[in-house]
Amino acid sequence: MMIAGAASVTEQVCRSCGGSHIDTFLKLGTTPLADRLPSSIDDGEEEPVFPLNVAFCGDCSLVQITETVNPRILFADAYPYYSSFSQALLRHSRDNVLDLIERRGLSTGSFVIELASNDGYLLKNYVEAGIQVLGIDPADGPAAAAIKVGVPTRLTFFTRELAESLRQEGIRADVIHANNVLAHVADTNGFVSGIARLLKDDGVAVLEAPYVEPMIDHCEFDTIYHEHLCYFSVTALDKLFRRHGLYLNEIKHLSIHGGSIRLYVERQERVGESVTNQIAHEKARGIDSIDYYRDFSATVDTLKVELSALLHRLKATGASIAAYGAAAKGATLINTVGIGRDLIDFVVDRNTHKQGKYMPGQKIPIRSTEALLEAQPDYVLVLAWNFLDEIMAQQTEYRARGGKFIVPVPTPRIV
Ligand code: DWN
Ligand code: ZN
Repeated sequence: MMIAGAASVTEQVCRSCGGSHIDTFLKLGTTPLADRLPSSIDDGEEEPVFPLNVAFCGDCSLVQITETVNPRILFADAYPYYSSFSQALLRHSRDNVLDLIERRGLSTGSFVIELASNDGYLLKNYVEAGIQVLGIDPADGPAAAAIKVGVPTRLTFFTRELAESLRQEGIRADVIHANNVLAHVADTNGFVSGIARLLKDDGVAVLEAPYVEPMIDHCEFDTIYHEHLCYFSVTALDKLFRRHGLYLNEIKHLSIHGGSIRLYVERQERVGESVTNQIAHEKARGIDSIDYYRDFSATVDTLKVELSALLHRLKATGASIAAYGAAAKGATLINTVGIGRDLIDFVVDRNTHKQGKYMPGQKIPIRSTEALLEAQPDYVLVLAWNFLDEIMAQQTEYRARGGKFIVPVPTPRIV
């Protein structure tokens, strides 16, 4: 994991347990970075590409990519992802906060920290309830947006060292949130040990992460990109936390992002049935062994061929096609399937920080969502398929005029 000045390193051992039984089961070639959006079609600069290979650790069962791109390149500068552009995510986060305030009896004396607090989408709910918060995030744009809505935020990466220095300032947390960030961290063990240092003795860390089972079962291979270093099973997570004196005591299944799990992690060991049952389920399905992952590469290849054939077929009939969602996962999809400007005229996205830019690699222009009604393309490929319901609900007019959506996973279909 030595990265300092290098653009990327290829890991030789497991990022979690350090074991050397690493078995690569999917190769997606080399792809550009999913959240580095070019500002022009030809800015004279070659976009850097990095290998995207996925492996299984035979020692601790962790699924992971083997290339680690320097986090400063990935996250620090002009990171365009802002959580608050999805109403579903805002509702989901608010419900989580209200539930925790009640379950843990949080009040004005409590202290809540969020790692990767982005634009303050979650912590603002605590601020509203008069509870003290601190956000930590390395991305300057989202962090500035958080501060603007009243969420105190430190512009930095969360590390073991940062946890130590916060402790020295007298800061410890009743609740630590970390949503969709554990998989992004190059120093997985440093991050978890930092949580252990910062959590009060009776505190709880509440983390969310995409779950590996739906990723494999529903062929959500586009959620694989360089920001996502790990694809977690409960088996692998349980081992990771125990290594740092923490216990994964409870999990909840969530539908967000194509199927995620919420983890409740504490210092006291009181592992509940939700965890023991899930570990047993993973054993029964073989999720803790390489066999479960062996067919994935062939399934991904089939999806790629079918999607490409569908788009070419539609195009051959003279249909026009746009796409919805300049999502990071969209970058993987279009670059691994080879969907370029010959097939897709433009991509729409509500995120104003993405509009006017171009999709990585394929350089498809990104416009505001109004462009759908202006151009009324015959079909829209939904790159942000994880928010399909929200998007369909917004686009009733486009659909009423005859527009149709193409959903790429688990198998391409028109709706
Ligand atoms: O882990 C990560 C996840 C949680 O978020 C990151 N590494 C980056 C990001 O991944 P993504 O870009 O694939 O995430 P989303 O949230 O699935 O992206 C959806 C895109 O679609 C965003 O650019 C926002 C946009 N959107 C929209 O234009 N209209 C989303 C909704 C719900 C909408 O109604
Ligand atoms: Zn391992």
